[in-house]
Amino acid sequence: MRFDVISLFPEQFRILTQEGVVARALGRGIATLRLWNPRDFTHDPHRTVDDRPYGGGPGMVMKAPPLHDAIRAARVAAEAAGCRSRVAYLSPQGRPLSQADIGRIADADGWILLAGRYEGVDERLLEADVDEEWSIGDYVLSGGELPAMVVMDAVIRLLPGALGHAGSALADSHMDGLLDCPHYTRPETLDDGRRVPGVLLSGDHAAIARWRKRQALERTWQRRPDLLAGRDLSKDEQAVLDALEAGAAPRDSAETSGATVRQLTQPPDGVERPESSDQHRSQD
Ligand code: 4FV
Repeated sequence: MRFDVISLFPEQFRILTQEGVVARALGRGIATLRLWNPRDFTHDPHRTVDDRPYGGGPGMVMKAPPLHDAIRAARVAAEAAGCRSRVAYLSPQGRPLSQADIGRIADADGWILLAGRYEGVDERLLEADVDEEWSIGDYVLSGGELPAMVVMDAVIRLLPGALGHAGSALADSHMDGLLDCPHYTRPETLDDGRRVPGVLLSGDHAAIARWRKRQALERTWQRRPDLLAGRDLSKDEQAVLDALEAGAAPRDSAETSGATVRQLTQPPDGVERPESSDQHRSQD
């Protein structure tokens, strides 16, 4: 996977090359990163990349010409490396990215990521040179660099060989459209006496898988019911949700999030329910 990034602050991307999954993947050539600074595509003594907005108003807007030339240079370099890259602009006006989107992005062989600054970019540049616009969330950052790194991290960890064991990416939350199940590790019993749910110590992998799926469903139902909308539910999933809907457990609402206690009357698969299942703090 080839990434070309257009940014006024290329040094910010150094963090990606220092440690962790992404640095290792870049080091192994599983992914490549090339940085392009629009300032290098200016021709005036002040190397001007932004200007005041037509129509007035606060802030500055990034000029189209330096960005157009930087994107063209990145496209030519990618093609020279045999990579037909599409151009994506990171902005709050973009399509909110989901794990499914990340999977689709990871299937391509290259992307040119445009990281904006200031109030944004001249619209004519977006019309002419940008194929897709992506948002990492409904909030405003000071630049597109962090969103570009977020996308690169989410994509690169899906690439074959990037993670220690491929299995873990597949087991991730959101991978199957559900939130992740709770995780536990040693010690088996904490000083305050709280124990790991018994099923996880049972060695009964089928029961463990059922328990984890049920936890993921229940959490999704409680915290992100929007993720269940439009999901074609299996018979088992429907049974779990029917039990929940039948008032077995309160849905997380603003004032309860993070401190939910759930006591399902009759856990369907006889799996022992942890006393007060997972205080969500870890997740939130
Ligand atoms: C953003 C986001 C984001 C907006 C103005 C950069 C900033 C500045 N990008 N998802 N949320 N971008 O806030 O992708 O130019």
